[in-house]
Amino acid sequence: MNNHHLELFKRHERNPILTAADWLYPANSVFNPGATLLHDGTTLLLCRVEDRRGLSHLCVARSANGVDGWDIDTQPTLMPDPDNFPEELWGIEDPRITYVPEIKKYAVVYTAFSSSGPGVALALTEDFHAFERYGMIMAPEDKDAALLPHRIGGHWVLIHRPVSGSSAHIWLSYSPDLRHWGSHKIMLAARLGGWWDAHKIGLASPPIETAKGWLVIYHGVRPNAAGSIYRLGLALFDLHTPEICLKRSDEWIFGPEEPYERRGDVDNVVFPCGYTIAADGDTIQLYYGAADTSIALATGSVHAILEWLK
Ligand code: BMA
Repeated sequence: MNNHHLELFKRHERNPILTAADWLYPANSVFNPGATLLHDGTTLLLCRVEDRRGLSHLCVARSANGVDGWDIDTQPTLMPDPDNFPEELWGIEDPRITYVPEIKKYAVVYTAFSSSGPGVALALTEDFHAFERYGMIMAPEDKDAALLPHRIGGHWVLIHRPVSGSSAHIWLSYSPDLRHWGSHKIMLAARLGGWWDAHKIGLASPPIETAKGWLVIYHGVRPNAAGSIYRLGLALFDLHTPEICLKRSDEWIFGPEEPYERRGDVDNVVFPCGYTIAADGDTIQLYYGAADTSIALATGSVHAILEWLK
């Protein structure tokens, strides 16, 4: 590509790193994975798997280097459970993982596709085998959510994306117990008019806590005559009052370019739900769904991104 802008995220040469062909049971597509680094350094991806009914569940893939040698669960790891959680009727999607030191558990925040539309659900796990479901914590229509890793001012903080009319902005809400949410605030508003991030935006991967603030990668959805283009932008938020935006990129910093991002079940989509930070404390490995069909990896530097955002 003859792009004269700075390349903040570099695609891995082995992209896409995971496809449905790698799965050990029948699947239509694998995409939009949550990610975390386990305490032993293993990269864990919690992948969205769409089956051949069109419904999604979640499945774990583990790798020592986060690139290849994936050890994929032989069965779905977390299936929708509509008998006990009717809001999961049409599947569970787009998990975002946050390790929460206070409770020594991983919080998995995902989209529950209910008969009333998509809402935000929460489950806690210690091992990605057993999950404790909290059910739907944000009613439809709401998605693109993640928990911050620790309380702020004594309260848990959830970032999410409710839809109201023709606009969809990023909000955050506070809770004393992870179940009851309030003090809702707009965190980042979609722009208007011809902008790449006009009208509809959403959180991409969970925020990255840096000395300068919460670094947020978000997606913007640009409709056009042929469909939509999902691209990524950057914003930085105050560490103590995360609804205060300190910086925001004007331009998108990553968008569909490669064939596996351009063509698939949904064309022109790059959709990260997770990242890991390497042992150097700086290198971000961003895992993203490509065209709702496969999983790809791009690498960046927290330091370089913060410098660019200045
Ligand atoms: C969004 C989400 C994502 C999906 C994207 C493109 O609304 O549903 O899961 O990747 O659309 O289809």
